[in-house]
Amino acid sequence: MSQEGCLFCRIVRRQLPAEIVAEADGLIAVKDVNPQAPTHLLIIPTEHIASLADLTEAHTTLMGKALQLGNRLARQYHLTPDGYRVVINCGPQAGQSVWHVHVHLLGGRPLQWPPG
Ligand code: DGP
Repeated sequence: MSQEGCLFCRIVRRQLPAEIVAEADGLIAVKDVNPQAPTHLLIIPTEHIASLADLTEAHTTLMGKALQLGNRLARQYHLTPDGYRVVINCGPQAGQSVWHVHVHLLGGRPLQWPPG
């Protein structure tokens, strides 16, 4: 189910422009509009789920597929073998700004740890 005013639901419905790089299994992957690394993609379930904390048992396969899609895109974008990072920000203190769960895939430069 999609939510009317949600930014990522609107991208899923093609009501907002986005560079879509993959679409499969209830997921789309788009280029982040404000990239923090040479490759910065967002893997977004087409179903509206507000945050990581709202996932249920029913989303286990979906989120597993999100990670598999991340791996596939990492290969496609030549992020292996150097490495890459997947991140899900959950809640305001973690910096979540779009309330529709999404996986960041970042790579193409050395990434610092711990993140800020
Ligand atoms: P987060 O802070 O974890 O909720 O990440 C939200 C990301 O979404 C952030 O990296 C910027 C990105 N973003 C925000 N608005 C848009 C948009 O309209 N299009 C795309 N492609 N990305 C967006």
